[in-house]
Amino acid sequence: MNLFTLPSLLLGFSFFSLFINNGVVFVDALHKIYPELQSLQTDGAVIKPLHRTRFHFQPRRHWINDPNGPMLFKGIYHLFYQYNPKGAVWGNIVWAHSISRDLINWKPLKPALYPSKPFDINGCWSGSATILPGNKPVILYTGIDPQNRQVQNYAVPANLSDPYLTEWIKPDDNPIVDPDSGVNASAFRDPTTAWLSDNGHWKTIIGSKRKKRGMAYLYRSRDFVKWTKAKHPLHSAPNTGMWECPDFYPVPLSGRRGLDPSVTGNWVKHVLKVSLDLTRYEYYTVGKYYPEKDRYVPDNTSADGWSGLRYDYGNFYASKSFYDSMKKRRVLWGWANESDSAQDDVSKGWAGIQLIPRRIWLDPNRRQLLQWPVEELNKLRGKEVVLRHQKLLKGHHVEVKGITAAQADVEVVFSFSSLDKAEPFDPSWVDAQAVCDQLGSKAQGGVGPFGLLTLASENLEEFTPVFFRIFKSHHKHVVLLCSDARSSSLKEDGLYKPSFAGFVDINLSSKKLPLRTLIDHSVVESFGGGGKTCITSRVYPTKAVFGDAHLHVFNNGTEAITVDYLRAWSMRSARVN
Ligand code: DQQ
Repeated sequence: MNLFTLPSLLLGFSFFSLFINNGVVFVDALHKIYPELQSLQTDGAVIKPLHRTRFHFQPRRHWINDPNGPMLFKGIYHLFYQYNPKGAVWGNIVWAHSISRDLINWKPLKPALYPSKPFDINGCWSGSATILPGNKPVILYTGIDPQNRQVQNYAVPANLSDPYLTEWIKPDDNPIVDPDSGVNASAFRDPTTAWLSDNGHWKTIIGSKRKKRGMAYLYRSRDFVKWTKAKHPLHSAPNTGMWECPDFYPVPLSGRRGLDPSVTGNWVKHVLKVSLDLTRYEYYTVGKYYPEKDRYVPDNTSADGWSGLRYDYGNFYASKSFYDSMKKRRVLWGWANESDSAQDDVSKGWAGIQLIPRRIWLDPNRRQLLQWPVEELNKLRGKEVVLRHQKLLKGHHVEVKGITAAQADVEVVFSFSSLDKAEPFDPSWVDAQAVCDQLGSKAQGGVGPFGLLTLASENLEEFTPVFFRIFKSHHKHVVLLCSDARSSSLKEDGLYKPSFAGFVDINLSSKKLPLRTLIDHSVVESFGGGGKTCITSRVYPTKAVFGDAHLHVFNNGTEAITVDYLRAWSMRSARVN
């Protein structure tokens, strides 16, 4: 049986759940739907440049969400993404398609997949790409069928000699997986990149839920067309709700190298990431995959639930990674939604960005991943300013002058001579965001708060601080990293301004803490502790815009802090779509 000969599977039947709250419609707790705003063609309208990003990925206009099927094919990177071609709110979803040679500059192509067949007539939702032997890419994606059931489909390139993969074919034997009687047809989506096991079976997982239990259903296939559900899910976890956009891949125990998804062995661990629809946050675990049993077991150092590890403790969702065989690395894409209102988005004419792709690998401590912007981003670095050995006493802040502070890349290493002044850590502080909310950047601490004031207006009416604060616990120190949007804008209406935060699992024996922050008009994307803890905030300053934005380093702790060195670059704009 080849990819084109399997007859259509029988269709089952179930309903898509829609409910209405304050005039806003939700699809089974998925994206908010604004029916009246969904199809406002604004092609001729002016797209508001204020707050548009200049080196993050955005289409020219309209709504985007999840990155889909990232891959490398014949030296060209492909990124597909969920896109509404008719407006700046979610709806009418197609797979938009862009290509790049460096992951930073992108050229748009026409949409690769759009609703056209019974098996996806109500939407082409998220999915992944798998490169089959012979360098043949295949897309697995979720289609919404006429009964609004979520079914799984495949698509293949029309012409493998076209490196741009412009045309895609959706064979008529789709869907290749439809929800069986035990599966909730409105919660069954987002197939992963498939991996190949030694016995010649392809495997993929599909996100779902059973009652409140998050599920990663496992399917096997010999030919990539006829898929059979395994008796057991690859993994599941109680009380986590719908698992969207699962991702599952191996990482070597040491080194920064990425691996093909089919690699197994004692020298690798596996990572399972899920996007939790209930919280709109993701978590991941590091663990062991048993290919014979097709079970994944998280390590006991990885919490398997709400309190688990996150790629990013801020605005980062529906992420997807891929193996870049050219540079032997694993690259992660995440989507950042807007934090303004749907009405703001309609008047801007655009909504949503993809964050800078990140290289990911296992931390030498083997408990978590490390993440770092792909090296290609450095090509956009322009004018540089450097600070060295700058002492910051309590209450001091120093402006970093001479760069475009609204569009910048900043790398800084802070050091301190002693941790004696670290404040006691309250063991009830399990929620980093609540701690950041309570303590903030302005009130005095012991060791910290110290860090960067990004997107600051001249008189500091607006600023987004990204900062550390160090506490003393029983046997160790606890490091908190915050990216606090509460003072980011004088505008109040319709803005979500959370004090995002995460703890940083770092050894402080060197008495140094590194931080890298990418600032791009309405996004502040930070990598604390060398990529151990990452936080993204979306912010909408009214004064700290373009040439009126400023950057400072600050310390509000009683312990003096030294900026060992700081390098900040004006960033050039990327050619994005
Ligand atoms: N977005 C897609 C779904 C996915 C969700 C629909 C995650 O496939 O579960 O646009 O943001």
